[in-house]
Amino acid sequence: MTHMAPSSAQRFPDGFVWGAATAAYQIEGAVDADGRTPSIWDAFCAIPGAVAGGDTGERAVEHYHRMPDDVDLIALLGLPAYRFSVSWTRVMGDGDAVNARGLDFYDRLVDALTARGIEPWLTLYHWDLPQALEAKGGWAERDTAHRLADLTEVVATRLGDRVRHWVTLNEPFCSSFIGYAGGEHAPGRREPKAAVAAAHHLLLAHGLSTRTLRSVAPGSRVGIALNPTTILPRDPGNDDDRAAAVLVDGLRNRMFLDPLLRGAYPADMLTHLEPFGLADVVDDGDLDVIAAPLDLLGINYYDESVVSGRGDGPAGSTEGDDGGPGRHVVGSPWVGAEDVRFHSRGLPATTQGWEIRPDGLRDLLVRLHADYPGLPPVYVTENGAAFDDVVTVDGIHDTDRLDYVRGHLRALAAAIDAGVDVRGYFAWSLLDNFEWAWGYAKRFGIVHVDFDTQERTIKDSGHWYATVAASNAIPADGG
Ligand code: GBH
Repeated sequence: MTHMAPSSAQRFPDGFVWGAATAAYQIEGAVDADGRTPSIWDAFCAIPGAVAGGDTGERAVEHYHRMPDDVDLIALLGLPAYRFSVSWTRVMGDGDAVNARGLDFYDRLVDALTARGIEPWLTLYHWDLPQALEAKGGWAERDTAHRLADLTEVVATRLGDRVRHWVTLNEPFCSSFIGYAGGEHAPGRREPKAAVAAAHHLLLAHGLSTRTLRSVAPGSRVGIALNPTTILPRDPGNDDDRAAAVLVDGLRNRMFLDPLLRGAYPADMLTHLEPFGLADVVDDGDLDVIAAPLDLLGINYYDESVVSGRGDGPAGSTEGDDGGPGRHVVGSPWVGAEDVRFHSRGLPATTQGWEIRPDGLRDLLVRLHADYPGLPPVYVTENGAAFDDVVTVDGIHDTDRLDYVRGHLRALAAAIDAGVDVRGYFAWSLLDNFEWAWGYAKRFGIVHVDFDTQERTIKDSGHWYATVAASNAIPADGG
C-alpha cells in the first residue's frame, strides 16, 4: 500500500469520531484547590533532576480554573469528542473518602461539554496515583486495583448518566515498567519485581473497573488505551537482534494485549518473568476478570522502535538516540532485558528524537487485526508530536506538526482500507501542557499556550484539523 499524495479529499467512514485528548495532571494545575491531595506526580516532580528544568504540574495550563474557556475552544474547533482524565486525588484524596468538591469539577466539565454537543470520553487513570496509596506500596500492591474500582464506582455513579465512553487506564506499560522499573516516570522506583506486579495489578484494576462500569453505568462503551508499537530488529538476519525484538515486543505489547484479548499471558513472558514473580501475583480467576469483553480498544501511537541484542546504542533507553529528558536515576524499563539497545534509523524526528514514519501506524493496526481475531473496534486515542512553535504576529505556523498529523491520518485511512475497524482519532493534545519528565520544554498542542500569560492560540495544525473534523476527510493537497 503506497501513498501517493491524494489529489482529491480522502474521506473517512460515516460516524468516524474526531477529538482531542488531554490528561488531568498535564493541564489542570491548582494542585491544592478544593481538597485535592498529592499524587505520585507531585511527589516525583519534587525530586531534584527528575523533571527537565525542575518543572512541576503546580500551575500547568490552569485548566482547573479556565475550564469553561477551554471547552469553548473545543467547540470553536468543531470537535465532536474530547478525551480527558479524572484526577484521582481530587475525587478521593486519600484513596478512600469522597471529596465532593473535586467530583463537582468533573460534573461541571461534563455538563459544559454536553451543553456544546461535545461527547465526553473519560479516562479513569492517567498516571496520577494518590501518593497516600503509593506510601502503602502503590501498584505493586494488589489492593490498589480494588481502590481504582472504588474510584470508578464513585465517578460512574455521578457521571454515568452523561458519559457514555470510558477508558479505564492510559498506557499501563508506562505506569508499570517506566514508573517502577525504569524510574523515568513517577513513582520513580527501580524495582523490576515491583514493576511486574504493577503490570498485573493495573490489568486487574482495568478488569475490576470494567465490571463496576457494567453494573453502575450499563450501556456504557468501555475500553482501555494501550501504547503498542512495532519493534524491529536492527539486523533482521542477526539472531540476537531478532531475539531482542521478540522480548521487547513481549514486554511492551503482548504483556498487555494477550491477557486482555486472549485471557492469558504470553508463554514466553511467563517464562521470562518467572524470576521476577509474575506467576506469584496472578490469582485464580484474575485473567477472567481482565479478559472481560471490551467495547473498544484505544491505541496511543507515536513511533516505532529498532533494537539490537548487543552493541553500542544507548542501553535500555526509551526512544531514539536521545533517550529522555532528566535521566537522573533512570534505569531500564525492560525487565530482564536490560542489555537491549535502541537505535535510530536516521529518519526525520520530533524534538524528542522520536523518529517519524507514519506508515508505522498502518502496519501496527494491520498486525493487531491479524494477530487478535475479534479485535474490538479501534480508536486512536492519542497521536501527535512535539515540535518547537514559531510564534509570529499572524499565527503559529507549525508545519511539522501538521505534516505529522496528516501523514498519520493517511496511514489510518490505509489501515481502514486494509480492513481494520477503526472508528475514531484523538489528537494529542488539545493544549500545550506538562509533558511529564520533559516538563514544559516539549509542546504537543494543536492549540498554543503561552506559559506566562496562559493565552491560548489555535495553531495552523489546529485550524487544519478543524477542517478534517468538519468534512470527515483529509483535504486534498493544498487544502
Ligand atoms: C503518551 O505517553 C501519554 O499518554 C501522554 O500523556 C503524553 O503526553 C504523550 O504520550 C506524549 O508523550 O520505553 O521504548 O517503550 C506516551 C509516550 C511512550 C514515551 C513510550 C515514552 C517509551 C518508549 N511514551 N515511550 S519505550
